[in-house]
Amino acid sequence: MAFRNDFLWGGATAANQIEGAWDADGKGESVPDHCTNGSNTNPKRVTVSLEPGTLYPSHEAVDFYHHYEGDIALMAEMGFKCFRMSINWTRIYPTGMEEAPNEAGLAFYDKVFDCCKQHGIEPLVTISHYEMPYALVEQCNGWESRDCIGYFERYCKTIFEHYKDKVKYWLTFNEINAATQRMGSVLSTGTIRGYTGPARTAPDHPQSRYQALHNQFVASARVVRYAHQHYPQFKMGNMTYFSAFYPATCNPDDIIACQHQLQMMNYYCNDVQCKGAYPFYAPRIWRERGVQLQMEPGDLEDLRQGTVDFLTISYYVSNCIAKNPPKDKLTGGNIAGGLKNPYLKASEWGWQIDPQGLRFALNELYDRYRIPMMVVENGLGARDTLEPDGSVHDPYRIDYLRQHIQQMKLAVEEDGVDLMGYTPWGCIDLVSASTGEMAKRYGMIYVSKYDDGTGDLSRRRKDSFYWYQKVIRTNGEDLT
Ligand code: BGP
Repeated sequence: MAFRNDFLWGGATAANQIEGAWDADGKGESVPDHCTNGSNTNPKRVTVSLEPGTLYPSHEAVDFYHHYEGDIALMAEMGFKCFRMSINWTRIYPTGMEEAPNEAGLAFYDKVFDCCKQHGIEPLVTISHYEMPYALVEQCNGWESRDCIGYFERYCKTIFEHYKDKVKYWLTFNEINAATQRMGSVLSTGTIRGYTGPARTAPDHPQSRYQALHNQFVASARVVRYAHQHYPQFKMGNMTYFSAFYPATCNPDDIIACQHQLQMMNYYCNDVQCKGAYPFYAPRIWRERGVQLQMEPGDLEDLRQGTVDFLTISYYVSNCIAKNPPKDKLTGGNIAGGLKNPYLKASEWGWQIDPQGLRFALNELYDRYRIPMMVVENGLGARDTLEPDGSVHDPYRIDYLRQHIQQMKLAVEEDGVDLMGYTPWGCIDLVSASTGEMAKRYGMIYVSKYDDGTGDLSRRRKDSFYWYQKVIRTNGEDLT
């Protein structure tokens, strides 16, 4: 068999995109709670105050908060061994700054973890998945301030102690490398104090973003070290998205441009979190962007001591890179886009589909870091049609997943990558992070919830549900 016997098959979600109940039981407002809905053509906005009459999709999302038992039972029916989910920081510390945690928030995740356990499902918990407290944006411009390091440490210490017997696998920050891109300031670093406007084009301050990222590195390293010292049973991971980048031509100018892009987006953060030090090329990245990092004594030592046990990635797309990219050939992508690749097709959202890019990613990263890896996000965002009889036929999604699993298999069987598991994104339909819409669906479980806020929230099994069930049952041997 290609995949190990204890391979962690499952699915992935994030609290703000699935839970809803945004102000229930003492929960505070997070950044996504200030993000409106949108679409590919109508960009989602972030607003300082909540506008009456505007739809904020995280407020109800697909109401996992009140449906978690049924949802986890469906995941168990598919055969899940693992469920990647995140804890919403604002359920535990509503503003991020309280001295004591919100007990009702802690109690909710107790119930979720207990339910997973009853079904023999191992939780894989992202501690911060694009949902920092909005109060910290107002207070200190988010992660630009070192104060967030201490607030985050307090949050982590609380959840480590509280869930120490229920959770073994932890990821510190979702797609921490989002902060290398403009979009990261809304999604990840919260460096948007006072800003109302489209999320994608929030004013860009590389100085703030890179400083915020440094502060996140220090925070991550400190809590990883703390976990290792106090909870030796924990496995601590990082999480970055991997965009496969290929030179647009064999012109050496394009080769160098592509290498620089790979370094900044795919290796800069992994080098810090897996090797414990900034890479040698980091000063060039800072120089090119006019960034002057403020570090305190002890930061570099923290980074050195806080390296992770395993490396996880999201993988969706590949793009081509040229030194002078023609504007009319650009296409989108998960956090970053690039040039169109004539050999690839793209989804309706312009994300180019490239299964072999996943094999490339796994080889590149394993070669560089030599620690166990896991693919914790991958999938196809597509429109689905709910048939009158309640079925959803999604062969396009099955094809996408099949081809990516085939490439993971080659990476393991032929190339020798140490792969722990696979949790495709949005195993249940949820709100899109980039556009704030429901129409871009990833799930194997369909949820009756639509972009105008309507829908009865009922759940249906898609064709991909039964297909993935068979894949898990045969440990990836039967992909037909
Ligand atoms: C990743 C995020 C997820 C998720 C996914 C799909 O970047 O970690 O939160 O949403 O991409 O992206 P989207 O929802 O924009 O289609």
